[in-house]
Amino acid sequence: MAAFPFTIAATEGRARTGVLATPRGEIRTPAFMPVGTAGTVKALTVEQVAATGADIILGNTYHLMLRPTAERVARMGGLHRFMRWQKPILTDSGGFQVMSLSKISKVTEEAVTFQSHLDGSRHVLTPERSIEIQADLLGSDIVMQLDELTSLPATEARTAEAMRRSARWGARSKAAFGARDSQALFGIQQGGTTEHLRGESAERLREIGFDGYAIGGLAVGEGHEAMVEVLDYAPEMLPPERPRYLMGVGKPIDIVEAVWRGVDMFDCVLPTRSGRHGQAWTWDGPINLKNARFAEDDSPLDEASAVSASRDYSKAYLHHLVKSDEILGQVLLSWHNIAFFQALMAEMRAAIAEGRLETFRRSFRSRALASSD
Ligand code: PRF
Repeated sequence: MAAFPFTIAATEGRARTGVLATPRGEIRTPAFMPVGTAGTVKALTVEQVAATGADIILGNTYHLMLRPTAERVARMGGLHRFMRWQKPILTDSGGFQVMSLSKISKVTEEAVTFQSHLDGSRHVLTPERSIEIQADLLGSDIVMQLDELTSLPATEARTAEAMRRSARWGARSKAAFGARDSQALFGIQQGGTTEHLRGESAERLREIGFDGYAIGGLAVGEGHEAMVEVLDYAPEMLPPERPRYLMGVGKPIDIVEAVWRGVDMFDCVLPTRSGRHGQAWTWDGPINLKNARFAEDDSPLDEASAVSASRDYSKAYLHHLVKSDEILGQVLLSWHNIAFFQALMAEMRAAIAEGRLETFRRSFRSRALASSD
């Protein structure tokens, strides 16, 4: 019996909408998880994040184990209490962040060893230690297995090796996690852009048996077209009755294409990171508030939005804040962007329920691609 009932309420083609029920609340799918790497969704209070309609946020093993340390978070009552977010939290396992952030890393069958990007100190992460940090110390609701991935392009032999090691680490993660009913463990499919490796990976993960299945190793530089090609087959290789999570994706257009192909969950730093750099996501694509054409534009970013950042502030004012490097500009644009991503997911959930996702996707693409920024 898998933890966390997953109920699919409606489908359209391969797309699904439903609810993943956790003890800390329901996650409406397709879902977008704002990234709260270091125990904060950057620039936002948890009240602001909640007001966007987010059902779940993401935290990172890599950052929290280095600072303030997982043990300290545990002594402070766990990550939910520490950061005052009482809804579900999914934590990433650390492998991907080690690869992308740490100074030096070395991967063996036993563990990944790396030097902190903060102070150069040496750390070891095994599949078992990653589970302990996420499940026992941080108290995460959805725990990710430790995986290994290759940056693209990689040879097929290297991609296969990392995929098989990830599967072995998946089995070790499952053994360390054991059986729990108030926390879930997700496996991670690897295999790059090679179909038979994705198939072998899915097969190995199914044999182990997870509460949910992630698609890893994409959005690592292969480009939108190559990623969509993989999404034409990868989600369907994973058990249909469990949630599918595409890690680290992406732009709204990537998310729409992935939902169309059967993906249920997403996370990405894009809305917060681009918000801190003056970019706002809209139904007409991204715009940059630094642009002089907004200097005297009295209209809000989205008058229909549930949050004041999008609804009540003029583009002219946001332009001024961004140009003046005011902190409030970063806050409001991060808040707006997270609200926009949540509105996009809500729109897709409604569209699937009403059988009009294909129409939505077509008009979304033509509007987003016609934009000028
Ligand atoms: N594995 C893990 N975390 C991730 C990824 C992955 O492949 C990606 C790839 N886009 C983002 N975050 N563990």
